[in-house]
Amino acid sequence: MKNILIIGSTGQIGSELTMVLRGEYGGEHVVAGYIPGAEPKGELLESGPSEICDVTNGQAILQVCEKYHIDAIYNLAALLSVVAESKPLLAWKIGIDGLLNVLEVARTHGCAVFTPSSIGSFGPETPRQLTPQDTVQRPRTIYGVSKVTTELLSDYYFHKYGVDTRSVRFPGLISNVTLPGGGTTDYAVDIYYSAIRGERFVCPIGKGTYMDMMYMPDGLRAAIELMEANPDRLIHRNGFNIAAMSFEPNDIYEAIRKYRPDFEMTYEVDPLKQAIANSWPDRLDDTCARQEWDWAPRYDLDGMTRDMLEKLEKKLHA
Ligand code: AKB
Repeated sequence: MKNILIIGSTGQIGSELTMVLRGEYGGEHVVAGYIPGAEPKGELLESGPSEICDVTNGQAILQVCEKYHIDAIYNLAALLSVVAESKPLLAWKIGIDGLLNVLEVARTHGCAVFTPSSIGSFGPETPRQLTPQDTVQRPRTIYGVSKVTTELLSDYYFHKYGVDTRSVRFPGLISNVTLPGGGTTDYAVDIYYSAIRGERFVCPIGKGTYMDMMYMPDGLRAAIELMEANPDRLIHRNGFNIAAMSFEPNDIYEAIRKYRPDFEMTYEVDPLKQAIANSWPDRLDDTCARQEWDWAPRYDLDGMTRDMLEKLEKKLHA
């Protein structure tokens, strides 16, 4: 990767990934693509070039790639699982029509492409414990359907045209920088904000519901390490299971209470979020990622909790 375009650079992953890549590759080599209404601000705006780059407009993507001699695209435009259920056509337009635009530009312009998949690409028939890399993928959400399609289309462009496509199946990503918005796993971010604000947290996911989660620094490292990995070692491409921790609401509550003993949580289960969570695995097996590109997480629940509380304390009480 020499010149990189991030589509969706102001979103939950993009806002942090752009800054990490600029640190590694130089600010002028990483273009922050955004849509009107979601302009980059502050450090993101000042540390490198930015361009309007709507994933639904293939011509705009091509123009940015030509102007900056782009050779790698991180395609991060997507609606998260809960919001996608209320706008399935838009979810498809952004996730799949948008991906096709990116893949076509990549094919004609010679770019590598990273497009995130998710634990949401699995469904109720998938083995829940230590979910294998290659297994049943019959999701019941439009988010999951579009993620499976993402994986298949990306593989197709690799096998048919040699486009260097790669992806990971992200767990719920937990970050203290940009809020997610519209995901099933968002509760695991919101709970830290409540703890720092001294509020009681009302959990929308039921006790005993396990899901894979990951601290954002590990998620960013995964996206970069996979794109930098030696292609000769890759047996899989789209998308790799990656895992760091699996917990249920009471586990994260207790992890926070270790440092905030007065913190309180009650449950008010959201039926849509719960139904989606129930259809996802409890814990993925990430052996293939470990073997093919040396993936290894650095944060467990306690390490993430200490860091989240420290960073949010500074951010919210500054
Ligand atoms: C969501 O909850 O929709 C996402 C995901 C796990 O893909 N965070």
